[in-house]
Amino acid sequence: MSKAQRPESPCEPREPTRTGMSKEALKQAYVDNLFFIQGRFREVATPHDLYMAAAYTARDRLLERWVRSAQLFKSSHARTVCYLSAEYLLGPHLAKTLINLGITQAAREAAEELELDFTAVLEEEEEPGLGNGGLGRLAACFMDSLATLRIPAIGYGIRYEFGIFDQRIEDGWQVEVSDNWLHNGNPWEIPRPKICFPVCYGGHTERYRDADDQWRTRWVPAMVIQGMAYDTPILGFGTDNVNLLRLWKSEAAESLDFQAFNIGDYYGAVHAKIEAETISKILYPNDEPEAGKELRLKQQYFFVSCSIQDMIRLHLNTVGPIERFDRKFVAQLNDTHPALAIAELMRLLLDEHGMDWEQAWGITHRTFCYTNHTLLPEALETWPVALLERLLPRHLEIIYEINQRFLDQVRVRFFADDARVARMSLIGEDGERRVRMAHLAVVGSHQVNGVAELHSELVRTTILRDFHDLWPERFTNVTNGVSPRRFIMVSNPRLGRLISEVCGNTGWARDLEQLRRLEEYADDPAFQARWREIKTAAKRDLAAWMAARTGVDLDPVQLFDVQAKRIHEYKRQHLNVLHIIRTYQRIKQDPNHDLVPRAFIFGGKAAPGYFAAKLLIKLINAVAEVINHDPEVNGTIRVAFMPDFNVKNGQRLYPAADLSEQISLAGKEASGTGNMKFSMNGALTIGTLDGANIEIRRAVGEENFFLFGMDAETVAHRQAEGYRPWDHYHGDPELRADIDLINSGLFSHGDTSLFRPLTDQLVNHDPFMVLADYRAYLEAQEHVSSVYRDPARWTRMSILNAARMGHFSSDRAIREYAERIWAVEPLPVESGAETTP
Ligand code: Z15
Repeated sequence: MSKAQRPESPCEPREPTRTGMSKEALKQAYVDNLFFIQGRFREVATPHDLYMAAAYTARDRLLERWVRSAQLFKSSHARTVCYLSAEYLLGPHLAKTLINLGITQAAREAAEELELDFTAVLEEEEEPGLGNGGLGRLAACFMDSLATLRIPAIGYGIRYEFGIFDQRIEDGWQVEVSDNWLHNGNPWEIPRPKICFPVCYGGHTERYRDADDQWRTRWVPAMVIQGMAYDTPILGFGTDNVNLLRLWKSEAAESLDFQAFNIGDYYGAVHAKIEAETISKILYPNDEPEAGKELRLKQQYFFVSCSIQDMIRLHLNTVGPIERFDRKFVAQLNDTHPALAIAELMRLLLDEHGMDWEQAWGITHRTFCYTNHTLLPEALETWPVALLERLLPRHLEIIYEINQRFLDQVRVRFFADDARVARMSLIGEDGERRVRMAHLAVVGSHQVNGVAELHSELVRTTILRDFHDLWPERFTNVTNGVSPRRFIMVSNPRLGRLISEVCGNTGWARDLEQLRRLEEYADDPAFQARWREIKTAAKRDLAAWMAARTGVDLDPVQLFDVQAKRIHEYKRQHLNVLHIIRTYQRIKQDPNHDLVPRAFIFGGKAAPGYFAAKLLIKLINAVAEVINHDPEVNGTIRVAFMPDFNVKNGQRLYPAADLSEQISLAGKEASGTGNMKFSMNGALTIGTLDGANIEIRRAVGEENFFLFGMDAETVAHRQAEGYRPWDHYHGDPELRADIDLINSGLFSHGDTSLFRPLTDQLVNHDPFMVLADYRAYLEAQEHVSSVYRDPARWTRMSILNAARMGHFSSDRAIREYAERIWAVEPLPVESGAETTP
């Protein structure tokens, strides 16, 4: 690299080795990065150095496109989507970035010529686990699709220093290990020390007269910290559009005032620093809100306040004026976690920008949209009024005022309906007074959506029914989707190549309806053979990984039956276990019983404080221990638990699955997105009429889906008339024998009490009606086995499943949001002449 040639401005044509896309340019760039950034040469480089050099090589190419995107977005004044989410589960960046740049092949060849193990370099990356499960992963898929569709967008969130814990399995139990993902440095983020905002907590409010003699309110906080931006560029597939993921890290405020305040109190100053840094320290490892956790509320307000302040700054820097804020931005609330943004924007407009209430409310209401992700009562967020009063006194006042004006509207519309007013209030008055965040989100937004048809219908008719009566036009559905780049191209490159062959190029990855072209090969024996080879190869890869990690040997001739998702009672992993135990008992009763060999594979984390879920993990592993070592079973069935299910490990699982378990109690799973990932990779689904399963079944065809169990309506009826699990236990001898076998101590070295909490709950309460669906589930599983015996039939169904999944691309979901909810349009970034591959 000759310095003389280096261009002055980042937008001028530059030396090709820094951003060139050819194999030669990549090789040169890689060697340079290894030396100039890692300070290493090949002979002494660690695997981590080799990865970092590759990451920087990809990153340089990202940044070049990012600068062009940022310049265009700034000059065009384009309407921008701000996605507000407490979680982002991005998965590894490197492989995805290479694919989106279109240089995977060139990079692989460059690596070969440098005598590097390309796969090993990719494997070295530790993923940022800044989320728990579906909601966080959805945010990541949406960021991927926004960039791919060339829609200007910013994702706002928290840069947790510790993400979701790493899961180890010890003696069958889950053990949580802290996730120190930043320890080795994060090459994908760029710190922005100048993009910093103060965030205040506590104190009180005061009334005063402003220069125009108007009464105004001022918040006098007790504590101020600051948030600093860390930016991660998000490139779209086959475009030069790069969007921004802006995550906030909390730190002590560095203003002079603050230092003066601490003069003579060195200990106090350091203590304040620690307090400030604690806010973005750790992700709450729970898919549900943790009751009244003050730090969690601080986190929510922290990222929301930084994000809204940043949006206002960006707006005033470009188009302005503040009165037109809602034309520049639309903000999507990913669940209620960021709902305080509504009160924060109101506060800034009223108190800082001197706006009157009506105008501020109009802007706020036109800015926000809210996505609901759950109906589970325990997952609906509420915050004690007393806590808000102490931490965010001004926001509580604003919420009270929003509520008063809102309830006046309700009283006009529904005269003398006090019960309705109490139900709809933003403040719950039963017991300790609490703010209902979903109500705040609905009142402060102009659109509210659920994440699958059934879910959106249940939102309208159950939890938000009163709101739907008042504002029916506000409610809509956008069924979730997943990124085909991440979940086919990156996860299952063999399948990706076959699809590209059928479609003629990789265009299907941004136009997933093209998968339909697979349909005509569904019965073609040669194509079927290739399809099976791809599945078998993925199964072999998974088996090798599992053998090395768990010691369990899986055989690719077995049917790989997979349930991978957070461990939760409503998802009913125990129903799956009961089927395994039934199969085991059948083998024991008749060792010659002609059975389809199966590998039962589980993956998923349990919230550390969720005892029932942790006991379920122990049960799965205990059952595995017995079955895998029983000589009479002789390997016909195997049970395995994949430790540390995350995006990276999920990528090993989806391609290898023959059967996808989507067996939640109908009405409980809002959508599910794993169901889509499996099906896209040619797994058949055994599932209930829940969440997006219903739409998947309709898309792939009823005959290509193993349906069982009660529908949501039947569930509601049965629960209303009084469900008695006990009757099932006593009425079904096989069910009883399965539960009794758990209680016998067979799976717990003779300890008959270990699993009692689990079996007692099932027999006496069974809130998720496992026993009611048990028989139907076994029958559906019989059907699965009989179809699997006919490879041509199974393969046909598998091909048709993948072929008909086009609708479940997150690109389709984002297109719906863009057209029906956000009113935003694509803004293509011109491809830089020299970077076209
Ligand atoms: C979460 O991952 C989901 C819902 C929640 O309320 C929380 Cl706190 C976390 C999941 C749903 O359970 C799942 O059905 C859905 O597919 C996913 O969000 C994305 O919408």
